[in-house]
Amino acid sequence: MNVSILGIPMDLGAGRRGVDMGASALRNAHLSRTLRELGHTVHDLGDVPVAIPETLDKHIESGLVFLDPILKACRTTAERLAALPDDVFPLTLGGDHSVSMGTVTGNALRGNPAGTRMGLIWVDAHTDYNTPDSSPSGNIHGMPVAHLTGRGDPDLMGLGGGWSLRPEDIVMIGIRSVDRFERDLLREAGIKAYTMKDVDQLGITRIVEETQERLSDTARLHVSFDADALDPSVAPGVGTPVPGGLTYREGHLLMELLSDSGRVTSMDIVEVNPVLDVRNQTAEVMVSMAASLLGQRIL
Ligand code: DIR
Ligand code: MN
Ligand code: MN
Ligand code: MN
Repeated sequence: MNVSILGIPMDLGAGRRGVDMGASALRNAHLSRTLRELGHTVHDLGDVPVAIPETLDKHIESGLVFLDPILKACRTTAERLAALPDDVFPLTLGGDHSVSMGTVTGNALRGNPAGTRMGLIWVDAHTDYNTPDSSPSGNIHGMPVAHLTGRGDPDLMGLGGGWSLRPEDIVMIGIRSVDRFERDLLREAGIKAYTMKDVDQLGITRIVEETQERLSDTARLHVSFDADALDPSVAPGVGTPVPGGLTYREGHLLMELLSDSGRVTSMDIVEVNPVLDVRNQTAEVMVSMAASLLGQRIL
C-alpha cells in the first residue's frame, strides 16, 4: 500500500501543553521504517503549519479556546488530504484530537468533492461530543465529533462544505469518560459507543463484528485512535489519562481485526504527549498499533 504520513503539530485544542510534539515523537519511534518493513511504500509529507500559542492571545470566542487558528489548521489538513490520490492510505499524526475535524473531513472528500459516506471508528477514553454550550472546559479537543456531525460552532461545522458525518456511521470504542451534558447530546444523536464495560463483557472480537455489521453500508472506514483509549499503564504520555482503559493486547486485537476486514482506508494517531511520557513509550506503542492496523501479524 502507499501510505502518506502527515503531521499536525497542534496543541491549541487541549487543556495541557505538549501534544504538538506528538507527531515528532511518533516519527522518532521509527514510524516510517516500521511501515516500510511491512512492505508499504511510505511518503512523509511533513507537517501542516500550525500557529504557536505563545504568538497568540488566548482569547475565547463564543466559548471556544483558540477557535481561529484551530479552524485554519483543520482547513489546511482537510485540503491536503482531499487532494491525495484515491489509492493512498493517509496516516495523520496529531496533535490534539481537534485535528480530526480536518482529517475526517479531508478523507471523506478525497476523490469526491461532494463527500463520501464514511464510517468513523473513534477509539478513545472520551466521546469528544461536546458542543461550545455543553463543554465544561471550552477546549475544542473535547468537541470534534459533534462538529463532524453538524453540531456546534458554524465555522467548525462548515469544514466539509455541505458534507457532514451521519451519526449512525460512527462507532466509539474504549469509552469511560463522558461529561454530563455531553451524555445527553450523544444519546440524542444515537451514536453507538462501546464503553469499557462493553469491552469487558463482550470482548473486542464481538465488538469488531458488530461494528463491521453496523458500518457495512459505508464506502470507507477511518480509524481515529486517541492514545488515551489505552490504559495509562500502557500509554502514560497523554494529557487526560483515565484509569481502566484498553490493555496492550485489546488495542492490538482491535487493530488486527480491523486490518483483517480490509476496509480501513485512513487512520489518525492523536494526543501523544511526549512531555508527560516515559522514554517515548506512548509513541512506541502507538507506532505498533499503526503497524497492526497496516498488516503486521505475529506469525
Ligand atoms: C473533556 C475532556 N471531555 C472536555 N476531553 C478530552 O474538556 O471536553 N480529553 N477529549 O482528552
Ligand atoms: Mn479524543
Ligand atoms: Mn481522549
Ligand atoms: Mn482529547
